[in-house]
Amino acid sequence: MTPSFISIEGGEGAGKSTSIEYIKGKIESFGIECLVTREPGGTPMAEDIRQLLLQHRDEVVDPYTELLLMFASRRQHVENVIRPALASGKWVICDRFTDASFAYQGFGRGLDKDFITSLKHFVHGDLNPTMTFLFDLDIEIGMARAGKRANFDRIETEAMSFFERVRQGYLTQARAEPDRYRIVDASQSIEAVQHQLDLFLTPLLTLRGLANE
Ligand code: Z5A
Repeated sequence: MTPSFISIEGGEGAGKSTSIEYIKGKIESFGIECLVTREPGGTPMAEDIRQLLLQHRDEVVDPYTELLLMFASRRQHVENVIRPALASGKWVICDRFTDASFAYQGFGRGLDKDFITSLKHFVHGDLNPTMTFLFDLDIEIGMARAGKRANFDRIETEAMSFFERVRQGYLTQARAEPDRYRIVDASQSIEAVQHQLDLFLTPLLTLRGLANE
């Protein structure tokens, strides 16, 4: 299947944001228009919800409140940005999508995965990424990379055990859907990571070009 909806997943500091423009450039070099977006966020209202989610608070944030806000922002993003872009023939590259809700809220916080699945069906129905790059990295290396930034947001201040569950949650999802997932060894240099992305993308883009000739 043509991978027109690509999601990028992984833990903190794994290099998703660093590589996303590279992926866009690679796809555009084959003459395909591409939209880069992110979650939570991607529309003005969804970005407001992102702020609500990530800012530090004095009150306890109930994990289901967090989950529902993730999906509220996603619904807004899917309806106003992702579906229209795909319908206009663009490819969409999304920095995190619903797999993040399974990894962080499901595996990380221990919320009911059947409930998350029902939200997924309600919020985006048959729209799912056709290809997902999982940037896999030892969490201590990721934290050290992310730690070079000035501020940690609310979720980034969780315990290491939380992030280890998130990492294992992503790997569990990748093993369950090997056709959709491409696991990137994010411990390598930026150039080596880009080389891995090339190895995944070039054959697909070349085949697509041949199919369109
Ligand atoms: N979240 C959730 O809980 N549930 C959901 O459903 C969704 C999200 C959708 C915000 O996500 C938070 O929302 C996130 C999950 C949660 N929470 N946490 N914690 P985000 O994607 O905006 O935030 P993030 O994951 O924290 O992004 P990040 O830390 O910026 O990671 P990154 O984009 O993968 O990393 P980067 O910015 O590209 O790179 C980090 C640094 O490493 C930077 O200085 C780079 O220059 C450097 N870097 C990158 N690659 C390399 C290599 N290969 N070698 C050496 N250094 C490198």
